[in-house]
Formats: sequence, structure tokens, C-alpha cells
Amino acid sequence: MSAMESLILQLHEIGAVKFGNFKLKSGIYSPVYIDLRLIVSYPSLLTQISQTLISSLPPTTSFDVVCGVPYTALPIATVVSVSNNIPMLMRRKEIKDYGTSKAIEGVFEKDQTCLIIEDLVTSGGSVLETAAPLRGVGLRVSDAVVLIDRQQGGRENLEENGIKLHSMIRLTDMVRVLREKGKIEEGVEANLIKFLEENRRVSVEKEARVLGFKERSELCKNPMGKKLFEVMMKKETNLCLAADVGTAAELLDIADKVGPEICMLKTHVDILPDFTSDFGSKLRAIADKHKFLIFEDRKFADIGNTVTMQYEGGVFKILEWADIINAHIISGPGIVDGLKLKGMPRGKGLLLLAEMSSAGNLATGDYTAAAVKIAEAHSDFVMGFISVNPASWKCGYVYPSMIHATPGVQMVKGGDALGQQYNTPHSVINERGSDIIIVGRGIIKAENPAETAHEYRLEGWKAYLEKCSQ
Ligand code: S5P
Repeated sequence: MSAMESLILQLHEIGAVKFGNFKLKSGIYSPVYIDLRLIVSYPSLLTQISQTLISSLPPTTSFDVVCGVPYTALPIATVVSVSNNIPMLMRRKEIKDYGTSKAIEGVFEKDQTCLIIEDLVTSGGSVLETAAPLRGVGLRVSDAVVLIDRQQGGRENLEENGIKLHSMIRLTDMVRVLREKGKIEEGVEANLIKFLEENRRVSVEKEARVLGFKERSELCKNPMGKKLFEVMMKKETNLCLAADVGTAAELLDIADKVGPEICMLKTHVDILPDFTSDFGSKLRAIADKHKFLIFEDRKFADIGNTVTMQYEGGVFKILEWADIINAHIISGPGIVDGLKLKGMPRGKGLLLLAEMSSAGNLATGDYTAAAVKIAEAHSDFVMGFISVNPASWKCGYVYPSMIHATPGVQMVKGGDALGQQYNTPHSVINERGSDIIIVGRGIIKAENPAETAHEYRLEGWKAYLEKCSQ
């Protein structure tokens, strides 16, 4: 009997593989359920698994360190590390306090290669969740080894993210062996093959549990991102008002009226003819009273050195009063370095324009993916994105600490005469995968902006709760 056959029989024997009708994390019903948490109770099986994992890798695979995907694969990785004398790293799943604890524990050098070890792969999402912080600290991740591959798209999803999946046991091999050894009926195998044909590719998003704002706030490296999540939870609002009114006086007036309904107020100070140097402190006082954050929609776009001056200087002195600013990435990552230089010491946050709402805009595809890459490399300062349809992004895993704020929102789908395109709060939050609705004319042109803002708030929050309960 081969080592693989023996492992399959033992896994079946201890009840780590069950046949029936089980609801998976993705919501899909599956005829097989695999629970490898049990293996810690069988030390000799654990040793066997760990030895076979490494020997099943192609000889060309090279790596300096190993890292198990928490939690089930941690003991497997530990045994691999100890028995092969390869150093191990650990990824923290919950980071409570970014000040003192690290996402990756252990000793490593930049550009070393890390092999990811996982017990079970469906979409590959949890391998990606571990690869992201490893890559974030400068390690290379090109291979992952898994005990069981459910053959439901994990290999393809990982390949798209530059990770080759090596699997010890494929689900189809497993049922074949169990049927050959008389452990299951032929019908069970046929049923499973039919299931796999119908569920060939589970997307990473489908398998991922929707994290609530609370869990996501705990993952924030940027203090303003954390604060925004906290404001949203406390006030139960994911509404941002785009206060594009005619004068500073009108802006302060509407900020006070709509303040209780919003988590964030977005300004374009350069449209205010009566802007004075005390505008910032006046708006700040209203923001503090109603507990919302101030977002100056300045859309910086220049080279790093220039934006430092635009952020801090001039008439507007944005750095003094705005909690959050945004920037295009057209000029490259230097723009983030420049803004960070001024904003980081003051605990500010930056949103990158990953997409735009206007018809025919060029912020799509690779451009959006580039924004995600820059954001990840600067997750201490970048707190999220201006996004339009993040659920459709093809750039792989996006940090859950990143907040998506979406403009182009009204109660009915439509547009204006100058290219703006509107979607509804429900569509933006639920179908398009965003977090915050940015509403301008839908509220400020309404007869009673405070009442209308209240309606948008209820719609937006209801959509968020619905998403969490899916
Ligand atoms: O792609 C974008 C990005 C932004 S920040 N599309 C946008 O419309 N915005 C801003 O959102 C825009 O500058 C305006 O302040 C607001 C949308 O306003 P509305 O009146 O169309 O809701």
C-alpha cells in the first residue's frame, strides 16, 4: 500500500472525512466534510503527514522558512519544521494591538522564500490571507503545500496570485481509494464526482466569511482607518455626505444638520468663495460635536515633493483640519511617500482612488490592481480606497483592513449630464462590495437634507447588516 493510500485510510478511520450532506463556509452543500483538526490527537499520523508533505514536493522547490495557515495547519507546520530542521514563522490571525504585536512572528530576512503549509484548500482564500502579510514583510511566497485539495478552484485562484499549489491528496483520489478499499459505496463516489463537476470553481470571495467592521477595525494599521470603523459602528452609519454646496457658510450649516447621520463629511474646499482661515477650526468643532470624520476630497496627483507642500501649505492648510485626504496613483508610489511624510506623524489617513464613478474613466483593470499594491505596501498610512465595484476586482486578495468608499450613489440608478453614474445604496454595499456610500446631490438638493440623509443612512446600514448575515 502506498503512503498516500495508508494516510487516506487512517484519515477515514479517525473520522476526519465524513460523507453525507454538509453546508460549507461558502454556503454550498457538499457530500463530503473534512475536518483535519482531529489529527493533533494522533501523533504518529501527524508525523506521517508532515513527512509525506515535504517528500511530495518537486525537488526543484526551494524555501528558507515554512509557515502554517492558522490554525489547523500550525501543528503540521511545526512537525515539518522540527523534523526537517527548517525554521518556522507564525502568522497572527488576530492582531489586537499593532503597536506591540507583529503580523508575522519569528526571525527572517527580506527576500527569503517562505513555503506555506495548509491542511485543506477549497478556494485558496486562506492561503492568500497568509501569503499577504508574509509578502507584506518582504518574504517571497511562490509555493504552498496542502494535505487535501478539494479541487474546487484553489489551484487556479492561487496560480493567479503567483502561488503554485502542491497537493498531497486530491479529493477524487481520496474517494477512489476509499471505494477501492470497500469503505464507501460506488454511489457515494459518483455523487462526489458530480458535485465537483457542478462546483468546479469556488471564488475566494464566496468562501470568505464576511468580516464585520469590528473584526476589520482590529486589523487596521492606520489609526484613522480604525477610528472610522469605530465611528461607523458606534453611530451605525456608513454614510458620507459629499458637501458640495456653494459657500463655506452653507457647508457649516449643513454639516451641523446632517452631522448625526454621517460617519464622514467630504469637502472640496477650493469651491468655497468665502473660505477663511478659521474654516477648519469651525468645521472641526462641528465634527467633534457630532462625531464624524472630515475628508477633504483634494485628489492629489503630483509628485511626492509637490504634494507635501500642497497638503500642508497654501491658503487651505488641509493638513491642519482634514482627518482624511485622497490621491490618484498616476504619479506612482512617491505620492504616498510624500503625503505620508506630513500625515503619518499626525495620525491622518489616505484613501487611494482605485476606481472612479464617471463614464469612460481610465481607472480600471491593471490601474486598479496597481492602487491595491501601493496601498498594501503603505498600509500604515493608506486606510482604503475610493472604489466603485470592488467585488469585481481581479487583483486577488485585498486586505480586509482597507475601507472602500463609493461615490455615485442615489436612491435610483441613473446619472447626470456630465458623466456621473449612480447606483443605489443596496447595490453599492451588497452587490459591489463597498463599505461606505458617498452621497452628494442626492442629499444636498433634497428639500430636507437632514431627513433625506437619515433615509440614506438607514438604507446603507441595512445593506451592511444584510451583507454580514449572508
Ligand atoms: O470617482 C469619483 C470620485 C469622487 S471622490 N466620483 C465622484 O463623484 N467623486 C466625488 O463624489 C465628487 O467629486 C463629488 O464630490 C461626489 C459625488 O457627488 P454627487 O452629487 O454626484 O453625489
